[in-house]
Amino acid sequence: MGRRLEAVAGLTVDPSPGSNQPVGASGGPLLMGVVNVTPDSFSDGGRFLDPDAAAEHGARLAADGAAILDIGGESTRPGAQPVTAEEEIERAVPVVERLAGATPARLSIDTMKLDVARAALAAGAGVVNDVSAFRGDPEMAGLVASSAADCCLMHMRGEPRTMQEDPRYDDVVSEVASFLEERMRFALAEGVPEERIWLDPGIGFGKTVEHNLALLRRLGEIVAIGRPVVIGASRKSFLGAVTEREVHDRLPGTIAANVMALERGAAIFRVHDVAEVRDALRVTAATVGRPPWTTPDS
Ligand code: PMM
Repeated sequence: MGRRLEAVAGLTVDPSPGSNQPVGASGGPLLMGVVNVTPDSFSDGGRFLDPDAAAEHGARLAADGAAILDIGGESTRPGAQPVTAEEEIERAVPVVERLAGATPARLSIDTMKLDVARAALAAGAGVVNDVSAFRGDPEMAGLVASSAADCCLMHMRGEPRTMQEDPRYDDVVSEVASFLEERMRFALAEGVPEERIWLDPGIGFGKTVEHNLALLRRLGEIVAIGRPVVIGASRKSFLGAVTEREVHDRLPGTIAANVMALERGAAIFRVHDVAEVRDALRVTAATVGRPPWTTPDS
């Protein structure tokens, strides 16, 4: 019998009418709604700095169909300046506290810092989304291993402050795949069980427009590693470059990218516009047939 991603993601399938789980009796795409509690994120910076407003926003995204809410207190936009762990905790943890138990969605903490992850897990988060893939703080792997949390390991070239300065690869897709395999081996060696690891090619993190398009085109090579793949294309600048649209007019481009990612086997879709992307992915999933988000060891 197949092991579906809902089980991997610790989600229960609730096919009852009116359920806001983004899954039907036959499963479905998992949406990860973005809750940025920052003054400077590229598309929603400053909108949800107040913890009540951020929590309200998260609850709305969950009602729209987000199975996971990704709460972040530090912007990773190109050129962003780092913030201290104390500041990040002050921003993100009150939002985790407000949402814990108040929504059926799982809570994910988007951080590269051990102390932030520890505080968020204690406050009720169940996923550590580390865009440095345990390089920012190698002890993060041990924290994840000793908790019941899942983790997302993402590819990034360099660090947010400098990552967009002339990124070069011989073959971006195979280099990203090798990086993710190496990071996964590290996580396993540190005791993180394989079934708790998700992988993400890191759209927009140290990549040109062409690099991002190649990663989407050949996403199957990342999916072939054998772990659930997260895709975060929402409103990103490569979509602006292709469509010549400003950040708030990139929803059609966002939908196209996520639909293609689902067809190529992505499992988790990190987006700002949950309701709209949910509908597009539901139609795609209903058409594609056998759920491509079924894990390969099914
Ligand atoms: N993108 C951003 C932040 N965190 N995490 C993962 N796993 N994947 C991403 O693509 C990703 C991320 C930056 O986008 P935002 O400023 O809209 O949050």
